[in-house]
Amino acid sequence: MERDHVQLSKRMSYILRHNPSDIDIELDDQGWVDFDRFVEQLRSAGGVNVDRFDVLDVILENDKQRFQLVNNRIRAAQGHSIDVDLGLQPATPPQTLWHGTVDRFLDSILANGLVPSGRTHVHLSDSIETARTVGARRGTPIVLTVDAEAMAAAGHWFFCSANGVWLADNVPPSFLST
Ligand code: HQG
Repeated sequence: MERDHVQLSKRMSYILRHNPSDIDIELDDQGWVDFDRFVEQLRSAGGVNVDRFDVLDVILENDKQRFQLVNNRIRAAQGHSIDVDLGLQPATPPQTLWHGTVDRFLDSILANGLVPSGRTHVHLSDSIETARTVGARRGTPIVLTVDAEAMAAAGHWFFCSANGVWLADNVPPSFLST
Protein backbone atom coordinates (compact mmCIF):
# COMPACT_ATOMS: atom_id res chain seq x y z
CA MET A 1 0.00 0.00 0.00
CA GLU A 2 1.18 3.54 -0.72
CA ARG A 3 2.35 5.48 2.32
CA ASP A 4 -0.56 7.94 2.08
CA HIS A 5 -2.92 5.02 2.01
CA VAL A 6 -1.36 3.52 5.13
CA GLN A 7 -2.12 6.79 6.92
CA LEU A 8 -5.65 6.76 5.53
CA SER A 9 -6.11 3.14 6.60
CA LYS A 10 -5.06 4.04 10.15
CA ARG A 11 -7.47 6.95 10.22
CA MET A 12 -10.29 4.78 8.89
CA SER A 13 -9.52 2.11 11.51
CA TYR A 14 -9.60 4.70 14.27
CA ILE A 15 -12.95 6.10 13.13
CA LEU A 16 -14.69 2.81 12.36
CA ARG A 17 -13.38 0.89 15.37
CA HIS A 18 -13.15 3.50 18.08
CA ASN A 19 -14.49 6.98 17.36
CA PRO A 20 -17.05 7.56 14.58
CA SER A 21 -18.07 10.85 16.14
CA ASP A 22 -14.63 12.17 15.16
CA ILE A 23 -16.11 12.80 11.70
CA ASP A 24 -19.67 13.17 12.94
CA ILE A 25 -21.03 9.83 11.77
CA GLU A 26 -22.93 7.09 13.58
CA LEU A 27 -22.46 3.39 13.03
CA ASP A 28 -25.43 1.04 13.11
CA ASP A 29 -25.58 -1.82 15.64
CA GLN A 30 -23.43 -4.00 13.40
CA GLY A 31 -20.80 -1.32 12.86
CA TRP A 32 -21.84 -0.27 9.33
CA VAL A 33 -22.10 3.23 7.87
CA ASP A 34 -23.15 4.32 4.38
CA PHE A 35 -20.04 4.42 2.18
CA ASP A 36 -20.81 7.75 0.47
CA ARG A 37 -21.54 9.45 3.75
CA PHE A 38 -18.34 8.02 5.23
CA VAL A 39 -16.25 9.43 2.36
CA GLU A 40 -18.03 12.76 2.46
CA GLN A 41 -17.55 13.17 6.20
CA LEU A 42 -13.95 12.01 5.98
CA ARG A 43 -13.34 14.75 3.42
CA SER A 44 -15.13 17.59 5.16
CA ALA A 45 -14.78 16.87 8.89
CA GLY A 46 -11.49 15.00 8.57
CA GLY A 47 -9.71 17.75 6.68
CA VAL A 48 -7.96 15.18 4.50
CA ASN A 49 -7.81 15.29 0.74
CA VAL A 50 -9.30 11.92 -0.17
CA ASP A 51 -11.87 10.77 -2.66
CA ARG A 52 -13.91 7.60 -2.88
CA PHE A 53 -11.23 5.92 -5.03
CA ASP A 54 -8.61 6.41 -2.30
CA VAL A 55 -10.97 4.84 0.19
CA LEU A 56 -11.76 2.01 -2.21
CA ASP A 57 -8.04 1.41 -2.74
CA VAL A 58 -7.55 1.13 1.02
CA ILE A 59 -10.40 -1.36 1.29
CA LEU A 60 -9.27 -3.50 -1.63
CA GLU A 61 -5.48 -3.40 -1.17
CA ASN A 62 -5.41 -3.61 2.59
CA ASP A 63 -2.79 -6.07 3.77
CA LYS A 64 -5.12 -7.41 6.46
CA GLN A 65 -8.46 -6.80 4.75
CA ARG A 66 -9.40 -4.61 7.69
CA PHE A 67 -12.55 -3.22 6.07
CA GLN A 68 -15.69 -4.71 4.58
CA LEU A 69 -17.77 -3.07 1.85
CA VAL A 70 -21.21 -4.61 1.39
CA ASN A 71 -24.33 -3.03 -0.12
CA ASN A 72 -22.61 0.35 -0.31
CA ARG A 73 -21.87 0.28 3.43
CA ILE A 74 -18.46 0.07 5.07
CA ARG A 75 -17.34 -1.30 8.44
CA ALA A 76 -14.18 -2.48 10.18
CA ALA A 77 -13.93 -6.28 10.14
CA GLN A 78 -12.65 -6.43 13.74
CA GLY A 79 -10.69 -4.54 16.38
CA HIS A 80 -13.53 -2.43 17.79
CA SER A 81 -13.57 -0.85 21.20
CA ILE A 82 -17.10 0.45 20.70
CA ASP A 83 -19.89 -2.04 21.26
CA VAL A 84 -20.94 -3.45 17.87
CA ASP A 85 -22.43 -6.82 17.01
CA LEU A 86 -20.40 -8.19 14.09
CA GLY A 87 -22.88 -11.07 13.83
CA LEU A 88 -20.10 -13.64 13.97
CA GLN A 89 -21.08 -17.24 14.63
CA PRO A 90 -19.09 -19.27 17.15
CA ALA A 91 -16.53 -21.34 15.24
CA THR A 92 -14.31 -24.30 16.01
CA PRO A 93 -10.76 -23.00 16.27
CA PRO A 94 -7.62 -24.77 15.09
CA GLN A 95 -5.90 -26.86 17.74
CA THR A 96 -3.43 -24.07 18.46
CA LEU A 97 -3.60 -20.30 18.19
CA TRP A 98 -0.96 -17.72 19.05
CA HIS A 99 -0.89 -14.30 20.68
CA GLY A 100 1.87 -11.78 20.14
CA THR A 101 2.80 -9.53 23.03
CA VAL A 102 5.87 -8.03 24.74
CA ASP A 103 7.87 -8.85 27.84
CA ARG A 104 6.50 -6.08 30.03
CA PHE A 105 2.99 -7.60 29.89
CA LEU A 106 4.09 -11.18 30.47
CA ASP A 107 3.83 -11.48 34.27
CA SER A 108 0.37 -9.97 34.26
CA ILE A 109 -0.78 -12.15 31.36
CA LEU A 110 0.50 -15.37 32.96
CA ALA A 111 -1.19 -14.40 36.24
CA ASN A 112 -4.50 -13.09 34.88
CA GLY A 113 -4.76 -14.59 31.40
CA LEU A 114 -5.33 -12.56 28.25
CA VAL A 115 -7.97 -9.90 28.73
CA PRO A 116 -9.24 -7.44 26.13
CA SER A 117 -7.82 -4.14 27.29
CA GLY A 118 -10.00 -1.63 25.49
CA ARG A 119 -11.19 -3.81 22.63
CA THR A 120 -14.25 -6.03 22.73
CA HIS A 121 -12.23 -9.24 22.32
CA VAL A 122 -8.79 -10.73 22.76
CA HIS A 123 -7.11 -11.12 19.35
CA LEU A 124 -5.45 -14.41 18.44
CA SER A 125 -3.56 -15.42 15.30
CA ASP A 126 -3.54 -18.68 13.37
CA SER A 127 0.16 -18.39 12.58
CA ILE A 128 3.23 -17.73 14.68
CA GLU A 129 4.48 -15.25 12.07
CA THR A 130 1.35 -13.11 12.33
CA ALA A 131 1.47 -13.19 16.12
CA ARG A 132 5.09 -12.11 16.00
CA THR A 133 4.16 -9.14 13.81
CA VAL A 134 1.35 -8.17 16.21
CA GLY A 135 3.76 -8.28 19.17
CA ALA A 136 6.44 -6.37 17.25
CA ARG A 137 4.17 -3.29 17.16
CA ARG A 138 5.20 -2.75 20.79
CA GLY A 139 8.79 -3.99 21.00
CA THR A 140 10.64 -7.28 20.85
CA PRO A 141 7.81 -9.73 20.30
CA ILE A 142 6.98 -12.63 22.58
CA VAL A 143 4.64 -15.23 21.16
CA LEU A 144 2.34 -17.11 23.53
CA THR A 145 0.78 -20.42 22.56
CA VAL A 146 -2.94 -20.84 23.20
CA ASP A 147 -4.34 -24.35 23.59
CA ALA A 148 -7.46 -23.44 21.65
CA GLU A 149 -8.69 -27.01 21.37
CA ALA A 150 -8.68 -27.48 25.16
CA MET A 151 -10.22 -24.06 25.65
CA ALA A 152 -13.06 -24.85 23.26
CA ALA A 153 -13.56 -28.21 24.95
CA ALA A 154 -13.87 -26.37 28.27
CA GLY A 155 -16.74 -24.33 26.84
CA HIS A 156 -15.05 -21.12 25.70
CA TRP A 157 -16.36 -19.59 22.50
CA PHE A 158 -14.24 -18.55 19.56
CA PHE A 159 -15.15 -16.34 16.64
CA CYS A 160 -13.30 -15.81 13.38
CA SER A 161 -13.60 -12.33 11.87
CA ALA A 162 -14.13 -11.79 8.14
CA ASN A 163 -10.40 -11.14 7.81
CA GLY A 164 -9.29 -14.27 9.65
CA VAL A 165 -8.50 -12.90 13.11
CA TRP A 166 -9.57 -15.27 15.88
CA LEU A 167 -11.45 -13.60 18.72
CA ALA A 168 -12.22 -14.77 22.26
CA ASP A 169 -13.67 -13.06 25.31
CA ASN A 170 -10.53 -13.89 27.28
CA VAL A 171 -7.93 -16.63 27.62
CA PRO A 172 -7.42 -18.04 31.15
CA PRO A 173 -3.78 -18.62 32.14
CA SER A 174 -4.18 -22.39 32.21
CA PHE A 175 -4.52 -22.43 28.39
CA LEU A 176 -1.41 -20.31 27.80
CA SER A 177 2.21 -21.33 27.45
CA THR A 178 5.36 -19.44 26.55
C1 HQG B 1 -1.95 -7.15 26.30
C2 HQG B 1 -3.68 -4.97 15.33
C3 HQG B 1 -1.33 -7.14 30.62
C4 HQG B 1 -1.89 -7.84 24.98
C5 HQG B 1 -2.94 -6.26 15.52
C6 HQG B 1 -1.68 -6.66 24.04
C7 HQG B 1 -3.99 -7.18 16.11
C8 HQG B 1 -2.33 -7.78 28.67
C9 HQG B 1 -2.41 -5.54 24.72
C10 HQG B 1 -4.97 -6.25 16.75
C11 HQG B 1 -3.16 -8.68 29.34
C12 HQG B 1 -3.74 -5.23 24.07
C13 HQG B 1 -5.01 -6.42 18.24
C14 HQG B 1 -3.01 -8.79 30.75
C15 HQG B 1 -3.60 -8.83 27.24
N1 HQG B 1 -2.09 -8.00 31.34
N2 HQG B 1 -1.42 -7.02 29.28
N3 HQG B 1 -3.75 -9.63 31.49
N4 HQG B 1 -3.94 -9.32 28.43
N5 HQG B 1 -2.62 -7.91 27.37
O1 HQG B 1 -3.88 -3.60 20.63
O2 HQG B 1 -3.68 -8.22 20.33
O3 HQG B 1 -3.21 -3.54 12.58
O4 HQG B 1 -5.83 -4.29 22.12
O5 HQG B 1 -0.82 -8.77 24.91
O6 HQG B 1 -2.38 -6.73 14.31
O7 HQG B 1 -1.98 -6.30 20.50
O8 HQG B 1 -4.90 -2.56 14.11
O9 HQG B 1 -4.43 -6.04 21.12
O10 HQG B 1 -0.31 -6.34 23.92
O11 HQG B 1 -4.65 -7.99 15.19
O12 HQG B 1 -5.60 -4.13 12.27
O13 HQG B 1 -2.68 -5.96 26.06
O14 HQG B 1 -4.53 -4.93 16.43
O15 HQG B 1 -4.43 -4.99 14.16
O16 HQG B 1 -3.45 -4.55 22.86
O17 HQG B 1 -3.71 -6.25 18.76
P1 HQG B 1 -4.45 -4.52 21.66
P2 HQG B 1 -3.36 -6.77 20.21
P3 HQG B 1 -4.54 -3.73 13.21
